[in-house]
Amino acid sequence: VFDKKKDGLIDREEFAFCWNNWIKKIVRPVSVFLVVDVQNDFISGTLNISQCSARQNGAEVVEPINKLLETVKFDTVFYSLDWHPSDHVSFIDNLPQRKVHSSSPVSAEEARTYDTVIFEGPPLMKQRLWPRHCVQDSWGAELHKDLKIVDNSIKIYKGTNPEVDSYSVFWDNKKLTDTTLVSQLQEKNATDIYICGLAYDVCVGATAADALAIGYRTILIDDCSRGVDLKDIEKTKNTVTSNNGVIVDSSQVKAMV
Ligand code: VGL
Ligand code: ZN
Repeated sequence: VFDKKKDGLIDREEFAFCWNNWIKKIVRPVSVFLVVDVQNDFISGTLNISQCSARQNGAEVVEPINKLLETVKFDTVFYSLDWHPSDHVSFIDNLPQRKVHSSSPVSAEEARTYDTVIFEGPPLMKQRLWPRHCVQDSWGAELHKDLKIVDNSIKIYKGTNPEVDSYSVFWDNKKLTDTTLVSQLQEKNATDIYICGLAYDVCVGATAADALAIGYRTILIDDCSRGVDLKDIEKTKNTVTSNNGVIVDSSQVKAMV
């Protein structure tokens, strides 16, 4: 692209490529704030992360997230919601409705909450089992009452297919279906995605990994996220930084946008 022509300039086509793929990203950044799953069930309901091994308090993300919403001029704000039908595959109490494969690390009889089973295919499917949570239209699926909802923000619902779980806000765990986030980010020419919320090592991590894979400049806001397991939180951070993502404290965000 940078080879010099006779006159020392790049041609029209080459310039268009540079502009679209590189220069525009720098001179016209479009920033998006994605608040992941700050819902009652993860904070004080059935999948209360304070009862998980990391013993973190999900409610603590609300205040720093609100402060960012009040002080930083993001181009668009998205709120994702885990939004499961009652017969969802991830609920441990729905286990009897499905067939666990013989290669599963635990049988249907032995399986307990937080275990991973393999469901019969085709194709075989690995699935971590969770307590019933974020059932569509229930109190547990509502966003925390103190979370600020800004004007013109967009809600993204995921995990709505009873047979497939969805940790990433981009698409389900089998990559069968995109959420509307994918097309809305394209439409807005988003370049930078600031991600935080619950749970750090599950949906926040999966979403950040996908954002990086697509090629977005991805910023994970550490103090606005809480998780399930300390080792998995460390793994999430390593995945983000090793893929050129950035992990920041919320106090650093205002200067970046
Ligand atoms: C989540 C477990 C199950 C999350 C969703 O939002 O991180 N975790 N479903
Ligand atoms: Zn879920």
